[in-house]
Amino acid sequence: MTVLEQRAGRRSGSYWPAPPPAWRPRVDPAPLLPDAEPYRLLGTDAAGRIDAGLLTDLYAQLVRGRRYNAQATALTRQGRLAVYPSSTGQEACQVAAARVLKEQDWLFPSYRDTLAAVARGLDPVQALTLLRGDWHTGYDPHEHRIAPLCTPLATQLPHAVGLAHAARLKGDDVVALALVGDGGTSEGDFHEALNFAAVWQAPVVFLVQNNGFAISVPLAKQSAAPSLAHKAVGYGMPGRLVDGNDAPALHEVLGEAVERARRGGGPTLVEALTYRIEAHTNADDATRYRTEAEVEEWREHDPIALMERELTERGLLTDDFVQRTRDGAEEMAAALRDHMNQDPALDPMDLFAHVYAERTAQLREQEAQLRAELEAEAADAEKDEEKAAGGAAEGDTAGGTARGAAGEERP
Ligand SMILES: Cc1ncc(C[n+]2csc(CCOP(=O)(O)OP(=O)(O)O)c2C)c(N)n1
Ligand SMILES: [Mg+2]
Repeated sequence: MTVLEQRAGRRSGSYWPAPPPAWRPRVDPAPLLPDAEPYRLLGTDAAGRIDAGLLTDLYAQLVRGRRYNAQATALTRQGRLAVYPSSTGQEACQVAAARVLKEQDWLFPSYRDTLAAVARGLDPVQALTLLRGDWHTGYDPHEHRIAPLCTPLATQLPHAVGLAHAARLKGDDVVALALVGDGGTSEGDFHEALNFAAVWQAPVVFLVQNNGFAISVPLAKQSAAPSLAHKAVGYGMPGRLVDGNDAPALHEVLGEAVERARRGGGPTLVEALTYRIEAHTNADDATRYRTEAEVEEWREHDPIALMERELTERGLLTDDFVQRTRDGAEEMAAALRDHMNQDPALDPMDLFAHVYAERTAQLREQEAQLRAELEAEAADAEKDEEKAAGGAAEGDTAGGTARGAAGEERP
């Protein structure tokens, strides 16, 4: 007899004491379970109730977002941007995440979520500062209520929980929304963040963008969970599964989760099923671990194409609207190109300026080493310039030195 069978029924005819109350689950897990199918609005009968203004707004932001991704990727090829983890194919998640937040709320993005930061209102150039290779994040997180784009996986999650919990203790009306990838859910920080969030009932929403891969590792090789949304149940918070390419569905699910958190209802884990159409970054070759056929399947479920279908059915995709949307996106891309084509004036010594309040011995040593190298380089460059000034000038200099030396020997 298994433990579950033993728990389920008593043997007839014999006396069995009732189990202690603590033996039963403390919370009914059923309401926390995600739906069996990802929640969708586009392509369903419920799509008719989506507000027309919301549809057109979301569409315009998706088109702008796709253009931003394309432009940033092009800048990496031109050597103007060090690295860009594109969110092409994931724009619906990015745009919806930014849109459900109020001004006083906080966004905690990962390295793939530049677009969410831009959709929240951050200047498109500032948003790329870190990815350009600068030492700072390019914007004031407090001014925009956007934490720095986070490269160490999942470390933004405990930060989001801490901020949300602190805001609640202070009585501030603030919700934190943290973005993380499917791979990030295997990190210890994911566990710690969700556990604390649920125990404290912190006003925080976790959005997992499940794009199928952690670089080259497919989801099936790093998690055996029925879905990532199911993980929520183990922490005692609701899990929601949503079509990550359906912008209005995401807007609704995330909006509900954020408002629930705001009312003191505690955290929610939302898993959005989506796909990364581009390679992991410009430094990755995705053809080594996935097929073109798989990418093609997801292109058929493209977030922009889905919206265009709905807008067409409603007669909202007019030529004028499409043209205005495209023009706006082109304008943003042109401004981004112009800014990024200017060479920034960088001081290599800045590398050491903001690491610690008091520099460590190693840092001082490295600083001195770099300073010496830069000075030597500058001296070499000066010599080269002198040489380049001409052979005749070089002869004069040599003669002058010889004469000087000879003169010193004369007396
Ligand atoms: C703590 C930590 N470990 C490893 C890495 C290296 N790394 C960078 S991206 C990545 C894959 C992350 O995949 P996922 O969370 O699914 O996000 P995606 O890139 O798909 O958006 C890994 C392992 C890292 N940045 N941080
Ligand atoms: Mg991933």
